[in-house]
Amino acid sequence: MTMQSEMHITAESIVDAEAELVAAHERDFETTRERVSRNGVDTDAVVDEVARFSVAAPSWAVGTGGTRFGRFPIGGEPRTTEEKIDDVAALNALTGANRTVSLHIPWDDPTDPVALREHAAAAGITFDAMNSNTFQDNPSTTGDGSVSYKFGSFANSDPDVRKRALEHNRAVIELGMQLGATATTVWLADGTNHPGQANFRRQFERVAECLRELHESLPDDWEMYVEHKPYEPAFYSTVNSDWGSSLLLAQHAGTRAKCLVDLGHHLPNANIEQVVSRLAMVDRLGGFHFNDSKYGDDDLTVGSIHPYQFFLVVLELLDTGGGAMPPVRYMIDASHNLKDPLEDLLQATDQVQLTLAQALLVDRDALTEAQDGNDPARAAEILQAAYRSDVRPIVAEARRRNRAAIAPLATYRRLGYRAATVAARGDESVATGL
Ligand SMILES: [Mn+2]
Repeated sequence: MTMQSEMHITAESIVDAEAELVAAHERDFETTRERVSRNGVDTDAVVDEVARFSVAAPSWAVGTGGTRFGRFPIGGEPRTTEEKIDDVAALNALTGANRTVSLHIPWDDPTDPVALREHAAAAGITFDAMNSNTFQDNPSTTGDGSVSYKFGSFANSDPDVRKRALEHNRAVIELGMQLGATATTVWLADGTNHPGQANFRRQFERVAECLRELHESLPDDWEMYVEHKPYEPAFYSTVNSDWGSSLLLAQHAGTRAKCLVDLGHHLPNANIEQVVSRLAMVDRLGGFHFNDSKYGDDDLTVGSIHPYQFFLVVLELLDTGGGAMPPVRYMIDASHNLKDPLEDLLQATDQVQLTLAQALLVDRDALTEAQDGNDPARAAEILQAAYRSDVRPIVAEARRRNRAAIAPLATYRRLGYRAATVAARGDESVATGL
């Protein structure tokens, strides 16, 4: 069967494309159900929780990412924010698990937010946390060009720069309100490249004060997130460098300021699952960015380098949520210059769903018993029993119940979505972003 290239992926086109997969899937799912139920697991509850979960797609991840050395656009990339949302809608049709988009201002800067909101609503997509940008000089972030973020934004010694950075962050919130968003993420590049360049304490105090002022402008139903990162682009010191600094900043800013954990924003060998536990314990875990890291902030596909660490992180999230994913913000924060970016988002979402299903298989009562009984061998057996389980049929079933795809990547290719976007948008279109 040859399928026509389709710009709109629908539940019906997925069913048509996957007709031959259904019988084998149903057999696999029943076998899996039988296997995991032997360990007392309620398979339907696992399927329900995987089906309920959704992770935001960032608008900048539907285009190819740049590196310091070059960029290799693949053609058919979205030219406008509306087209980025069309790509997220196609992604969500296949996964059933990317129901929101996270915009980045000014890479996205809609002239008509009301029309954009309607465009998204018609595609079944709503708006997750907004992202401000005070790490680049741009007319819409620095105004008339009389200020520059070269030496920082909120940490800058010049009060005019700090004021301008606050104005940009407030404008991002106002735009978000028009779009129906209820959160904003502040990631700052502020730091230094040279020892002695700035005073650690004064920089930190300036950032803390700006964040407190920004918190005062938050609408009542909004939250704001501070995202730490140890280095890059600042290579000697970063102001919000680690979870401790991030927690101090959130606590100073106000009760609706929380910390966002990005899996790639830690020094090597950091115990990220423990960071999650600490922040959740004091009710300051606000959000999570999924990606993976080999050497630094590599923005590689989540679960592709350290899958067991990711499993342990999801276990901590489930611990926080009493056995379900807690209501914090989840986003895939990846950037790719080799894969078709939509194919990577399909794989990343699949990886999150698989890991969630594995973590849901953990016998939590038995684990608590092993922990309280000082039985590390038994605890390891319990974790491994879940982690080594093949949960692919469970995840496929969850997607199916959301009218999404049994096999998202194969079906994406079969439906010819990329060929359709190249035909519609041209083979030289390049999405905005780094
Ligand atoms: Mn991030």
